[in-house]
Amino acid sequence: MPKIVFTYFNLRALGEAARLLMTYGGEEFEDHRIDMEQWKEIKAKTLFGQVPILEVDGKQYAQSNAICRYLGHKYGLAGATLEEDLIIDQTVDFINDIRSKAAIVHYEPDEAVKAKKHEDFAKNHYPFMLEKLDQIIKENNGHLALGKLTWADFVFAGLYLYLKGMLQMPDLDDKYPSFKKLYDTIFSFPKIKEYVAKLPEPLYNV
Ligand SMILES: N[C@@H](CCC(=O)N[C@@H](CS)C(=O)NCC(=O)O)C(=O)O
Repeated sequence: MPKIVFTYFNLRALGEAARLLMTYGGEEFEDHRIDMEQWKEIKAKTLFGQVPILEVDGKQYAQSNAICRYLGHKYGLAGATLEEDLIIDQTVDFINDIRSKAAIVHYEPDEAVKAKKHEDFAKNHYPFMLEKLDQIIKENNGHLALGKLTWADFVFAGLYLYLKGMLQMPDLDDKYPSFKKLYDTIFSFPKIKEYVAKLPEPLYNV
């Protein structure tokens, strides 16, 4: 059996989907959660100076969505054709577009600029993007692609709480019940419930 080590911060953000996928897939992996001090020591040794990092028998792999795509194929959560894979990929890229948009606001250091950007995005960008996402989930039986469970659903569920915080929308569950339902679908799998029950505290959710 290969030795698998997954390195990320003790957060539910970009690294969470891979942890959820490996848990769902019954993979034995070391869930290596690092703090900022440890990160300073290892950053230069990582492929792109970023986490998450997946190590399989000592070889490093990076980029959260590439890792999730790999795990999706490994656990039978990918498409059956190139075109089906393209549909999954396009949806994951769209989720990433929403995350990137919200991150522009979330990580803006100037409070006045941040408020202005939030006002603009909340009026001119988020509604269109979130309605599209809602429509996609409704058209796919409560999933993001192919009308069934795929690795894209794990990407969304892993990011959901982080996204909700970055969008500054505490009422997101009520506005788009399809989102919360998909999140609950993933977090209702017995292995994932067991994993969540054992998570170390504090766990940053925003
Ligand atoms: N495109 C990369 C982005 C990774 C990324 O932004 N990682 C952040 C944490 S979420 C990081 O490593 N930050 C620490 C640093 O850049 O020094 C991915 O999806 O894996």
